[in-house]
Amino acid sequence: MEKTFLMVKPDGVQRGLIGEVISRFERKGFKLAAAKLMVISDDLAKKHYGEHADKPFFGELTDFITSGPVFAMIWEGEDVVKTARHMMGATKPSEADLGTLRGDFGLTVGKNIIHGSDSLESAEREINLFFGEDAALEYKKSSDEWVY
Ligand code: IDP
Repeated sequence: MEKTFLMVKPDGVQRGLIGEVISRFERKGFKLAAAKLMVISDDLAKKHYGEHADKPFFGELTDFITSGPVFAMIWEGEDVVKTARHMMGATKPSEADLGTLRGDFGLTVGKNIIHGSDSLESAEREINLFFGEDAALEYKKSSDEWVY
């Protein structure tokens, strides 16, 4: 089954939104496969956001993501990568639809609550970066047969 990497950013953790994020993905029908509260090292932040290394906001981005605990998760389900991106909303909260996490809770692009992998390739890379291989728990949920 498809997997994605999601992370409640330091602003989301400080604002008490971990439960809201988990609740939305649970209610959608996705399955939580791994989760941990952690502080990201400078090295991990630079690897994770490597594609933005030449952007003017790179320093601000890595400073912010390492500034406090994040809640890292692996979620599983049909089309979870694409659907999670829809549930997060556009990168800029001002462009994110209401009903999405960023649209409902964010105001600025820097503090936009949540990170989610943008492709299957990124999901695999980010899961390995944050959790290593084989970290996702395989288990059956009794609700699976009502979701699929
Ligand atoms: P995404 O998080 O929606 O995938 P990306 O373009 O990959 O968006 O950017 C990564 C993160 O960098 C964004 O979530 C946002 O917090 C931050 N970011 C993007 N553009 C800017 C900017 O212009 N100023 C400050 N931060 C930015």
